[in-house]
Amino acid sequence: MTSKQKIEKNKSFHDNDSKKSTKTLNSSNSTTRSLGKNEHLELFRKMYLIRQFENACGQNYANGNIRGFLHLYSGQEATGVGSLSSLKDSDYIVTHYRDHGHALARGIDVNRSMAELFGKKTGLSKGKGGSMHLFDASKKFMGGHAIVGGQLPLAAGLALSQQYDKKDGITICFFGDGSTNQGIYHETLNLAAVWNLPILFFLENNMYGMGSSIERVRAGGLDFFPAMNTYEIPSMEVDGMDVLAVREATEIAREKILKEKKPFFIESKTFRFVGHSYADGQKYRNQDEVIKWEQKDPIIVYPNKLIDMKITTNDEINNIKTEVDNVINDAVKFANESEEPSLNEIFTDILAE
Ligand SMILES: Cc1ncc(C[n+]2csc(CCOP(=O)(O)OP(=O)(O)O)c2C)c(N)n1
Ligand SMILES: [Mg+2]
Repeated sequence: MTSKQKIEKNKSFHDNDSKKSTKTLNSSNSTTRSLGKNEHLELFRKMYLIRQFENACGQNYANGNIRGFLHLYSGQEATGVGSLSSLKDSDYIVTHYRDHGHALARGIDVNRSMAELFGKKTGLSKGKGGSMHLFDASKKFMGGHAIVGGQLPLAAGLALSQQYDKKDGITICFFGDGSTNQGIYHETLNLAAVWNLPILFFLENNMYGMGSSIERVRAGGLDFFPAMNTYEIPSMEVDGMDVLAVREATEIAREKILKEKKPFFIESKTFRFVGHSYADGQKYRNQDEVIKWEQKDPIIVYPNKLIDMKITTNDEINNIKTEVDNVINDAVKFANESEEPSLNEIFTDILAE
């Protein structure tokens, strides 16, 4: 039985009829077998691409090529890749400032993403957006947003446009646990439910907002998804370190949103292996906790599972790694060698002069 069948059988997503809370959606061996080899390898390739992109960003931040704030997605790759692999070209994506992983998972150009971080003319936004504002409208990737929770109403607006124009797609909105104490989070959930918007609220619960653990700052326990009953939004919890489980949860959610014409909420339990930003010494948490989560590192666990199940071989995995390492080296070279934007760019593409 696939996880999808299991979840339907147990009615284990949390909806308003059942009022039952779900068990975490994990992928089983049968789910793993239901995907083709190429699809598996592509999921791994994308996760590894993100990890290596982030490693390169860290190095280039340390040597001064990248300036401003830098928030790395390392550790959360299974969440970004699993969810976005279930979306279609017609779907909009809106996300928070920890956005490199989502951009690459969506298939946005690696060179232009790196050049954007370097502040170069060849960047996605001519170097004027930087790390927190990756954007590519041609892929319906509507940012990268630095204001915590600020992306939620924007996503609701996009979903409203899809509903109004009778378009087939959905809008996925990623946000962190830190944004759930913002008023706009509750306002958007309420409005989306009242207006039956085709939106997937996707919480990346990485257990921390800057130096604050959710244990310390959240009333109501460690789970966010049960609270969705208040808004009559069906919800589901998923193991955010398990790329196949996240992929399947998103597939279920997307289908339900389009069929039932109402929002859905996924809480993906995940972890950032690094500090909040590059400058964070992580004094607020114990390294044992980090080590515990590193045991679930999708870059290691997922290919090992594929090798154990004889879906791929060590050599094939190593070939992908070599290919991706070259892609990243080329992206850094491209960004380094690209021109700076000219000074008069300061006055273009802005809302007010
Ligand atoms: C409105 C607002 N308040 C405060 C900040 C400062 N700030 C930046 S990131 C952050 C924590 C966000 O945590 P979370 O949403 O869990 O995302 P994560 O960093 O864990 O991915 C805060 C408070 C901000 N950018 N915007
Ligand atoms: Mg967080």
